[in-house]
Amino acid sequence: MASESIHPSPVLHALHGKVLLVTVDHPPVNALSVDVRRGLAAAIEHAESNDAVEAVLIVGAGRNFIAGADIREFGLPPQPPALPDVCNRIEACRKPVIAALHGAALGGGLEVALAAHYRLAVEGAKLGLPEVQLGLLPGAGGTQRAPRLIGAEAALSLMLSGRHASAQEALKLGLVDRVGASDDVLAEGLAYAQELLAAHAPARRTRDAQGLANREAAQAAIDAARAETAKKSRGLFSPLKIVDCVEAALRESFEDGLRFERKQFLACLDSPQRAGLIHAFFAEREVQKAPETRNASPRAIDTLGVVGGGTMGAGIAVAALDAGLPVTMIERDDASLARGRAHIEKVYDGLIAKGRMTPEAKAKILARFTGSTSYDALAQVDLVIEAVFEEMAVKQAVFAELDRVCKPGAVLASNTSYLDIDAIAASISRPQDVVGLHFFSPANIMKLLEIVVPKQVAADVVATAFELAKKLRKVPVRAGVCDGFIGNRVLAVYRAAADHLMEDGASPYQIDKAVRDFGFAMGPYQVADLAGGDIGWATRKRRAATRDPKARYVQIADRLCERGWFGQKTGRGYYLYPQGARTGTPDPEVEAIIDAERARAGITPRSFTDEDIMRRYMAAMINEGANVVHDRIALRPLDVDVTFVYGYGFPRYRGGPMKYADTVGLATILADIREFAKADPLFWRPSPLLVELVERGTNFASLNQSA
Ligand code: 3H9
Repeated sequence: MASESIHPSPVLHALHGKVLLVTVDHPPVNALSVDVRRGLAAAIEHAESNDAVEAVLIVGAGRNFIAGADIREFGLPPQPPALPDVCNRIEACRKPVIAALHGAALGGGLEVALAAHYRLAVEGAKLGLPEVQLGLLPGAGGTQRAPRLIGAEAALSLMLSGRHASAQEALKLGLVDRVGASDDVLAEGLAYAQELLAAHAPARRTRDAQGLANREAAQAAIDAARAETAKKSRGLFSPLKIVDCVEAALRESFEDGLRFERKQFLACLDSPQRAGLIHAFFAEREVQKAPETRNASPRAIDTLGVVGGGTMGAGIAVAALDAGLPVTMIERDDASLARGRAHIEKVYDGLIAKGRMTPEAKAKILARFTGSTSYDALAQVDLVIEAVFEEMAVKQAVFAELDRVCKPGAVLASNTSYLDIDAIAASISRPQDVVGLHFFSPANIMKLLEIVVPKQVAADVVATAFELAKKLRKVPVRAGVCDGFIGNRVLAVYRAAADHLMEDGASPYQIDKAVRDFGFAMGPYQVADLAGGDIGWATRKRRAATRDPKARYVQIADRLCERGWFGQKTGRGYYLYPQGARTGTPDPEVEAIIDAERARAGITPRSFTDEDIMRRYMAAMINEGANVVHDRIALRPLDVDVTFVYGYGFPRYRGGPMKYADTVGLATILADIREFAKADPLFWRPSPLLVELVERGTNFASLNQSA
C-alpha cells in the first residue's frame, strides 16, 4: 500500500531458515509507540499463519532491545493495540518465541521479553522495570509475570528500585535463560533459536512458571516490601501499588491479576505524580541541549586542575578523580595542601570503612592526584576550576595567576556561587576562556552543576563545560550571570519569605515540617544548620550597605550567629545537636529569641496552617523562578525545575517549582501573590512574566520548547 511506503513499519520481519526474525527498528531507543505495537502484533499473526515459520526471534535494531513504552504517548488518547494485549498475543503464540536482548530492555521492553517463551541476553544488556521512577508500575503484565518467573522477592526488588540488572545478574535471577558467548546479539539469538528448534522446545509460557510456588516465602516477601515501602517511599503513589499487584499475582488467577494490574496502572497514569516525574525525565534531558552545545564542539579535557583544597575544592577533585581524570590541586602552602589531600582521602576512607572500596582501589585513584603550591604545575592542564574564598579580589588574583601560567586554550572556570563572573573574566587577557562551574556541596555527591555563561565566553568553552558535566555524571543547567545565578537567587527569596513567616508567628520547626511534608528532603532551617550559619551571615554583612532600607529585614538569624550558633558544626543553630547528633531537636531558647525579635519589631504573632506556609513559600519560589526566566538567566522554566530537583531537594514527583505552578494554575499563584502584597508590596511584586502568562491564559510549559 502507498501509505506503507511513506511510513514503513518500524517492525521488520524476515525468514531466516525456519526462524522469523522480527526486528524492532524505531530510533532512538525502540520505544513501543503505536506503530511498534501494531508491527509486533502483525509479526506474530504472520508467524502463526505461515507454515514455513517454526519459531520467532525478536531483536532490537541499534543500541538497544526496547527501552519501554513510548513515554511521549502518556496522557494522550490511547491507541490500540494496548501493550498488555500485544504481550498476551506474543505469549499465546503456538510457536516458540525467543527474545534476544542487548542494550536497554526496560519497562515495557522487558515485559515484551517476559511474554516471549525464551530469553537470551548479551553482555552490556540492561534489564529492568524502571516504571516506578516515572510514577508508574509495569503495566503490560510485568507485575504478574516477573514474580512468577523469578519469585516475589527478586521481582519486588527490581520493580521498587527501578534499577537495571546486568546480563549476568539476570541469568542468576532467572530473568533470562542464557547469556550469549559473544556480544553479537543477532548471531547469538539465531543460534539459540536453532538450538531450541532442534530440541523441539515447546512454547513455554511465563504465566505458568512456578516462582510463586512457595506461597509462604512469597507472602513474607510481600509483607516485608509493604512495610519497607510505607516507611521509605514517603508521599509516593505507585510503589505500594506495585506491592499490591504482586500480592494479586500470588492470590488471584493470572487473568484476574492482569485486570488488577491494569486498573492500578491506569490510576498511576492519571496521577499528578506521573506527570511530575515524566516532566523531570524529559527536563533533565532537555537541559543538556544548550544553544552552545548545538553550535560548537567541546575542547579536549584530559587533565584537570583545582585551585583550593577546602571542602568545595576537595569535593570537585573527588568528582573528577572518580570520573577517571588526573587532578592537580594548588594550595598556598604545604599545610593547606596537606589538608586538601586529607579532605580527599577522608571521602575514600569513608567508602573503605563501609566496605564499598578497597584500599588498593583508593591507592589507584590517588595515583592520579598531584598537589603543588606553585601555579606553574597547571601549565599543561586542559581545564582549571578555581574554588577559593568567595571574594572578588581573591578570585581575581587567582585568575591573574591562571592567565600567566595556563596554556593557550585552557578553560578557566570559577566555582563562585554569587560573584560577577563577567568581572572576573574582564580582569584577564583571555575572557573568552572563562566560564562559571557552580558545584553544590558535597560536590562529589550532588548532581547539579550550574554552568554560568559570562558575556565574552566562547561557545566551545560552554560546550566543554557541558562535556565535563557528562564526564562527571552531573546534571548541567545553563545559567546567566546575576547575583546567585538560578538556584541561590531564587533561594534567597523563598528563604526571606520563610523568615517573614517565622517573625510573623510560625516557628522554624513548623515551617521545616510543612516543607518536608510537601516533599522536600529538608526544611530551610535544617538546611541553614547543615550549611553553617556563618556563611550567610558574612554575605548579609557584606550586603548591609546596599540593602534597600525599606525592605523588610528579619534579624533572627543574626541574633543566633552573634551567639556563635552556626548550626550542626557548633552543636546548635535553629536546632540543638547534643553530642554531635545529626538530627536536631527544637530549642526553647531559640523560640525565646524569636519572641524577643517579634516584640522588638512590634509584631503580634499569629498562627499559620501548614497550607498557609506552603502557599507563601511556593509563591515566593515560583515568582522569583519566573523572574529568572524573564531576565534570561534561565533558558526556560524547565531549567529552573531541574535546578531545584537536583540542587535543592525539591520533590521530583512534583516535577519542579514551575511544573508545580502549572499544576496549581498560574492564576491561583498570581492571586496569592497579590493577596500577600497587600501587607508587603515591596517584597511581593508579581513577576512580569507571571502576569503576562496569566493574561494570555497560558502556562510555563508553553515556554519550554522555545529556547
Ligand atoms: C513503561 O514501559 C510502561 C509499561 O510498563 C506499561 C505500558 C502499558 N519513550 O536517555 P537518552 C528518548 S514506562 C520515549 O538521552 P541514553 C529520550 O527522551 C517506560 N522516548 O539516551 C531521548 O530523546 P531526545 C519504561 C524515550 O542512551 C532519546 O530517547 N522505560 C524513551 O542515555 C535518547 O534517550 C524507561 O523508563 C521512552 N521510553 O539512555 C526507560 N526512552 O534525543 C527510559 C528514551 O529527543 N529511558 N527516550 O532527547 C532510559 O532510561 C534511557 O533513555 C535509556 C537510554 C537507558 C533507554
